[in-house]
Amino acid sequence: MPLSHTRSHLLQQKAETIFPGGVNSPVRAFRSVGGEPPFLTHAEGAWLFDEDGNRYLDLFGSWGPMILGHAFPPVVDAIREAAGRSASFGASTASEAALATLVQRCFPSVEKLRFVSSGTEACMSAVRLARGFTGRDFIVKFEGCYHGHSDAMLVKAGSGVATLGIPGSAGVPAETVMHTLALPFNDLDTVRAAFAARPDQIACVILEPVVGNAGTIPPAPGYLEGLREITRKHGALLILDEVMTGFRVSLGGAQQLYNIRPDLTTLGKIIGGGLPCGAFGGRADIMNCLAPLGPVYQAGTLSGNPLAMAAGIATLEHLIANQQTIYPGLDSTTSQIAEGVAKLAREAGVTLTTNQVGSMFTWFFTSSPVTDFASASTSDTAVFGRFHRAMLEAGVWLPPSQFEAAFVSTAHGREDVDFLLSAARKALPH
Ligand code: KE4
Repeated sequence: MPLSHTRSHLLQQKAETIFPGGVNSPVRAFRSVGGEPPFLTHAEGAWLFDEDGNRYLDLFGSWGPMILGHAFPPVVDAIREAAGRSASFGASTASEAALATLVQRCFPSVEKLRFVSSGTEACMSAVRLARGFTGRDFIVKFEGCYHGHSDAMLVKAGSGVATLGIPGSAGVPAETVMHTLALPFNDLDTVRAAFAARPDQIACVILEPVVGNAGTIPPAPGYLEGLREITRKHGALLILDEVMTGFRVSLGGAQQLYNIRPDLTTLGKIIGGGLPCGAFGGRADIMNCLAPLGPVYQAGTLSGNPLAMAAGIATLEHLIANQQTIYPGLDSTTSQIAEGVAKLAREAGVTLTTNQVGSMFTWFFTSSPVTDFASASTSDTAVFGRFHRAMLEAGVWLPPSQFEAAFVSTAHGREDVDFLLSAARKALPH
């Protein structure tokens, strides 16, 4: 019996008269998987509930923040308590240093930091800071990595070689991205070539240390160490964008997992426990270049917002106090899901490549190993779209794009894994 989506359909029709595509962020529109997105009324633990009374097992976790599941009581209580003391002051509070101290316990490389309201702001600010600190203009990013939607980051990468930025979005003047070099991920030779071609001109290398925005792609052995060595040799800053991987792939993110010390780190998603919050931080000598101490300007009305601080504190306190059980548990549950469906696919004669790091993973509908955006792009996105729709109708909400990571939370249990596997048996193409 197909699910009813009557109310969601009417709400989508109304939304499309107000919001471009009916959404406030493009990927929510289901354009790459087809169909209309259900409208949610609430969520609890690992489950989402829509306007038509349907429920779905959540495998995208608000794109990463909801690692403790939805409506986690300590987080809800913290937000309620903070809200009663006003939602915003635009002035300093003790809660900012309280959350920052928890962040520094997890990320020792973050000697100083500043809060912002999104991952986009964190990455935009970190890149400006790197340029201001080094006095250099060029930046290196990698194809398939997403660092938010600030102009310099919206670059369509070249075909596997260093390429000067070609705007990946209308409205981005070529001059804005002429200093952005987009290189293939997991390829150190192209990075060495870029530095050889532009000695003393590259301010920073920014990357997702585990790519999530091309689907999940882990760093090749030695890759991160190679980037650290090259940037140090050339006086460029290494920026790890841990907006997605921070507190996710381990409590201390990818830099803990792979033992890499970057110059700057950007954070978001989990840091705010589901409320708008991001941060950037790292070496104090670099951070001290920020206004009001130094010449690099950066600001934000709601930076360090007391409700976001309260939600972040409740989230990180729980993760820190229970880290010995939480992260092995997340890894195990995620492996049961990722490998369980991969096994069913093999039995159904469906080719899948599965990449997993901790509690983020992606099923790529390709037979190739997926080590960069080019190989990820060999995936059959039409088959993924049909799989996504079939899983949704079976009560499992996957991220609506082949090029996104799926996320598991501490609220996902054995019975949820069994539910998902039975849904996959029905949804996999036969
Ligand atoms: P936000 O501005 O969306 O908070 O963060 C930008 C960002 C920066 N760095 C990384 C590694 C990110 O993953 C993101 C945001 N991720 C996307 C999807 N993976 C958010 C979802 C959306 O755009 O609606």
